Amino acid sequence: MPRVFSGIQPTGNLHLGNYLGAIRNWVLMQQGNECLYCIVDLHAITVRQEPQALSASTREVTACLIAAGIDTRASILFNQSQVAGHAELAWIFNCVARLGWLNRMTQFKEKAGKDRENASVGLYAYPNLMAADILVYRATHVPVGEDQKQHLELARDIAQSFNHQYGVEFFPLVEPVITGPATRVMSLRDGTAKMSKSDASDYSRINMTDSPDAIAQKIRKARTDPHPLPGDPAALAERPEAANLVNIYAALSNSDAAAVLSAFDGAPFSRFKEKLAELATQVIAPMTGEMRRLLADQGYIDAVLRDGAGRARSLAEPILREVHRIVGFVQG
Ligand code: AQP
Repeated sequence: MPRVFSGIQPTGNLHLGNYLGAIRNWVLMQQGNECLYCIVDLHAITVRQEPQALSASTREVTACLIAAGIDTRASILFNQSQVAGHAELAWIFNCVARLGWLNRMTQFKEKAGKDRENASVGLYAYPNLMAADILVYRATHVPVGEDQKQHLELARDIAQSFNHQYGVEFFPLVEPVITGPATRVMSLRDGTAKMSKSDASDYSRINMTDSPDAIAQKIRKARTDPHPLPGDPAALAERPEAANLVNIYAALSNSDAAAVLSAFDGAPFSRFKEKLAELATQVIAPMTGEMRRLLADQGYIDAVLRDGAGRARSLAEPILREVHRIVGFVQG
């Protein structure tokens, strides 16, 4: 069975982009694959996190994933810091990856911004840890949103370089799985920026914990243009905000932009937004309810993570032993 790995940061404000771009595909990929889903808390601390908020967010993401349909018996759900092998392999990859490769990573440039000298070393080396997350299990398929494509290309370069340097065929070349009409959900305030947890404006995103009223209000206030909806997706090329809302509708209704536009050809945004808010609430509200129920039992959430981490460790240990042998570390 193909082995799938993917991760999500417990950095608060889990949003519709995370759900449509990643989580929903994680649920679907449970059919016919061996899946590991990881809450990447080591990645989260590459920027400053309040300890209590980090713990709360880790449990909240866990609850959201279970509520979305991750089956914790079939799949392995755990938080990264409980499996030390991720950090260990990341160190080895720090010694494989070249500075020049990391210098090209656009996410570092975006996140470090102008204050590059003050960014943490961890933020810079983030893609090496991400490569280790996947390869410590020799996973081959990684469902992600568009924004992670460059990091996965780096994971392939690292695997190839390790194999070449040590003359082995040990690490597989990972395949990104980027599917669906919403691989890059954009901000509700700016159709050219991606919907993001760290956007200062809460109106830029629909959070997985938003109430139906909040969802409706955010969609009503979402930026659009003065024209009615066209009948053909090609006419959305220069209308990023309209295209974003249509793609969100398509993803939430399991259809595509062409089908959505044929149903709303000529409709004003007021009508379309009303329908979109109903649809978004229909999909999100049951998950939010289930998340709340799960979060009331912290012991259960922690037990799920402990069990997942134990199973993840048993998969990683023999692979790490082999890595030690390949690299030449003496194993007493
Ligand atoms: N807007 C998005 N559209 C589609 N997919 C998205 N993902 C994130 N944003 C969108 C996908 O969600 C998964 C988990 O992402 P993450 O939490 O690990 O990291 P991120 O990409 O840094 O998320 P954010 O929301 O953009 O956080 P900040 O604001 O901290 O940068 C990934 O598969 C990602 O592709």
